[in-house]
Amino acid sequence: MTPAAPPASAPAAAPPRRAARRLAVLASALGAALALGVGAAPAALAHNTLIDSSPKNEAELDTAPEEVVLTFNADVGEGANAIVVTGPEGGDTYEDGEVAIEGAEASVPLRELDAAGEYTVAYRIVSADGHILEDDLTFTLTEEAVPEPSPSEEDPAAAPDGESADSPAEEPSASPEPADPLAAYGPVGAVVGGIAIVALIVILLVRLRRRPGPPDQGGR
Ligand SMILES: [Cu+2]
Repeated sequence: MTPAAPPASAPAAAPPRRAARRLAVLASALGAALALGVGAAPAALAHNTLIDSSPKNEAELDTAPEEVVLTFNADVGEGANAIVVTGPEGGDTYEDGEVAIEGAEASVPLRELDAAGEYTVAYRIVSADGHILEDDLTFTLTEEAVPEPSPSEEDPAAAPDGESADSPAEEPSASPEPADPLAAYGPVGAVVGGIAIVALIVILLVRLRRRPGPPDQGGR
């Protein structure tokens, strides 16, 4: 009987060592794979991405939307979620109620959009990775999409009918010309006549004085 170690022990031990090496190789491969996986994981857990919306970004609408719906690639977390809609004229915002979260959708109802032009939908949502995602999109309302302006804003109607007082009244006609043209010469005629009469009298007097002249001057 030889005290040699059982030859079977060596071969028996070999497989476990090989197995261990294989395991090590496998482990390192797994490790590499895990490392790659870890490298890829942040992409899957990054900020949510907006994948759809209603209205769509840069849409031109003939009908005003009654709500805004944002659809993300991953569930939206609970927390500080907000959607703010501002109009073309600034001022008041148009959201009318709380932001509702349902899975990967965030929505908010809108009050009546009353102006044509570009609206901005600014949103802030809690991403699946726990971070906050902030961004915005726009849409445009055409004139067709907004209510008609109220009558008070329309052009004023034709001038009110209160101008009759200013309409030219019957113009007082000029005094009629004197019907008798001779009347205009009346005074002149009288003067002329008077002068003629005076002249006639003077002539008569002169002649009368000359005739009896000689007897009054008989002294020479
Ligand atoms: Cu993040």
